[in-house]
Amino acid sequence: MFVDRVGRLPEGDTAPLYRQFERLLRQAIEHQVLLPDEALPPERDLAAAYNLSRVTVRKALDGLVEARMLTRRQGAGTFVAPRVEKNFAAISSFTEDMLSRGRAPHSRWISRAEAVVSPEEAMALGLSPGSTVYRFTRIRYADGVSMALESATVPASSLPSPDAVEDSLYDALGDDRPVRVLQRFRAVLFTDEQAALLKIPKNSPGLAIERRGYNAEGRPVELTRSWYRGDAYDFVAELNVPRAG
Ligand code: 16G
Repeated sequence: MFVDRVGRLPEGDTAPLYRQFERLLRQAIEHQVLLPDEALPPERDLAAAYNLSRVTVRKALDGLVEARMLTRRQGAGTFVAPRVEKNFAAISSFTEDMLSRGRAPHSRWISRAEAVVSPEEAMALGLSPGSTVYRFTRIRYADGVSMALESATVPASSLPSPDAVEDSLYDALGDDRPVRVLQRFRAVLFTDEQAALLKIPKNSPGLAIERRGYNAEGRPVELTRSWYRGDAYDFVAELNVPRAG
């Protein structure tokens, strides 16, 4: 039963009923009680189950459709927003991926700082020990829903200062953005700390991706670790048979 899974409206809450219902559904989506592409019961059934008017139900759903957490399909009903398909055959930024799907990207900074290169970063970025790098750690959102955690390191020579990165690292890199990347993928379970930052259940599955990006001159400009939510993404790539010779 829907109510058993999603829960009831809190007692004694003085917020308008549509807001309470909207919040309840939002939490159920964020905590994966309701899954991507899942159909919601018809409005009249929701109204009956929660003892709300249909106007109230509709208003709550409207808010979540506006926030792109739900989508309405003509004649079929209301669905939890589908997973994002990320094309792995092209180099794109998180911001570009989201904008191209009509979703609003947004990030929360965890840190943005100048640092001395670590031995591992020095190897990956081809820098001498003691060089300065900029490190960026962000939680990345689409339409207010957490999608990924990302930690990037770039050589200090690629940017005027760490503050040059506002919404998009690749925008800030400009002509220095990667045109060739090497990537490594690994299936992971999010740690408790990561799950708390993304506000998802502990031990949720994810995909850890390490990207090493090279600019047009072949110079390394990015070492980034991304942890994408496994329930939010499908990774797609077109592969071809290598041409002989
Ligand atoms: C993507 C890249 C990441 C890059 C970021 C830049 C993958 C697996 N990772 O998340 O390496 O740093 O985009 O995004 O695609 P931004 O320009 O929106 O900051």
